[in-house]
Amino acid sequence: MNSKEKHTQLIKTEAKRLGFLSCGISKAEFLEEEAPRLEKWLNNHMHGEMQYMENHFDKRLDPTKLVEGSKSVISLLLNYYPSEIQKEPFAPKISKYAYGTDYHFVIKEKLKKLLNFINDEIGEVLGRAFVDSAPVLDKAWAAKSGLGWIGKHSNLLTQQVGSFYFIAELIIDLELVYDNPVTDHCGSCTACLDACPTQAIAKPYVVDGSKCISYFTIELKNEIPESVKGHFDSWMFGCDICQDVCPWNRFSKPHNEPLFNPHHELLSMTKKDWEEITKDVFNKIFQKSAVKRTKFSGLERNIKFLKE
Ligand code: B12
Ligand code: SF4
Ligand code: SF4
Repeated sequence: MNSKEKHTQLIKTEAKRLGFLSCGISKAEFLEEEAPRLEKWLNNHMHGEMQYMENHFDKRLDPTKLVEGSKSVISLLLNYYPSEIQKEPFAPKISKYAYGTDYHFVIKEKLKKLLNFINDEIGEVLGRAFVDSAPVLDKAWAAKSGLGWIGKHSNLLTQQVGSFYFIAELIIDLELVYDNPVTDHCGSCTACLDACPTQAIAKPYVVDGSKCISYFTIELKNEIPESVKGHFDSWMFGCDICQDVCPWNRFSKPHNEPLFNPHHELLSMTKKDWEEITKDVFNKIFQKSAVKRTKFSGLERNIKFLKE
């Protein structure tokens, strides 16, 4: 085994030990195939009011422009599939990814540990850790590194565990052994396209972000347009529909990250509880949660939108 192979194996073994579902590695280089797709997506205004998607076009497509001297993109998946979901059938719904502690905090800690491990066990490397926090095309890198394929709903998925996981990266200046992409297993299935209540999946593999319930309930700062009233199927924060109907998610397995467990009251709150939620209860239930992104006023707006 040469040193590149040894380093690669050490990193992948440590990633598993830290609780990541899987780890795949690609050469840090310009994402040629993605460039015209991202450009078209932006030109078609599929980012809606997510201004940040317009920034750093070149860096988003080329990690060597983001982290100078970088050689490798190490992609990591972290499972968030819960063992239990909201119990009340009429309660407004929260996406499973936001049940527990904000994933940015949880993953950043693990990435720091992995970077320290590399520095201690392999040698000093220059690198940065990313989790949804910078202009990086997370899904494209994970797919390139063989961690799954990008499905027709535009999320990364695998035959073994479906798609309920986060994607993060370490971009470092160490050469490693690179992985190959896996094949697409969507076949003739159209379950996600058929189920999307706002027709946000414009065509297979392309999601119009500006029409997605996740965008309306989390990203949109203004009022939610009347035109989508009655189409949210009770989702008040994010939306899991296209993933819930995906046949590969029958193979999702519960996570084992205690920090992702919800506050004990969250799963049993009734429709009435949500409609009467106060700022104090919000702060208690969502103490360190990603739901804080929409703030109390945002969640209130979403609940009101479902009610009217
Ligand atoms: C902006 C954003 C959103 C926007 C826009 C969604 C989108 N599809 O882009 C909104 C707010 C709607 C959103 C919603 C959600 N998001 Co989001 N989001 C992002 C973010 C910040 C950037 C994504 C991006 O670059 N979009 C730009 C467009 C151009 O990229 P794209 O959709 O991936 O488009 C690609 C494909 O269309 C493909 N393509 C185009 N044509 C063709 C043709 C063929 C044949 C093929 C194969 C591919 C292909 O090429 C494009 C470029 O790579 C990432 C984090 C990150 N930094 O990457 C998280 C991220 C994608 N989101 C994530 C999650 C979990 C969600 C939600 C599930 C949350 C929820 N439950 O509410 C939903 C899912 C909605 C959906 N079906 O996509 C995870 C996905 C994990 C996974 N398993 O894939 C990410 C990676 C965050 C993370 N780090 O974990 N999100
Ligand atoms: S998350 Fe919901 S609204 Fe967005 S594309 Fe999937 S099914 Fe459609
Ligand atoms: S629901 Fe079907 S088409 Fe959509 S991502 Fe899953 S397998 Fe692919």
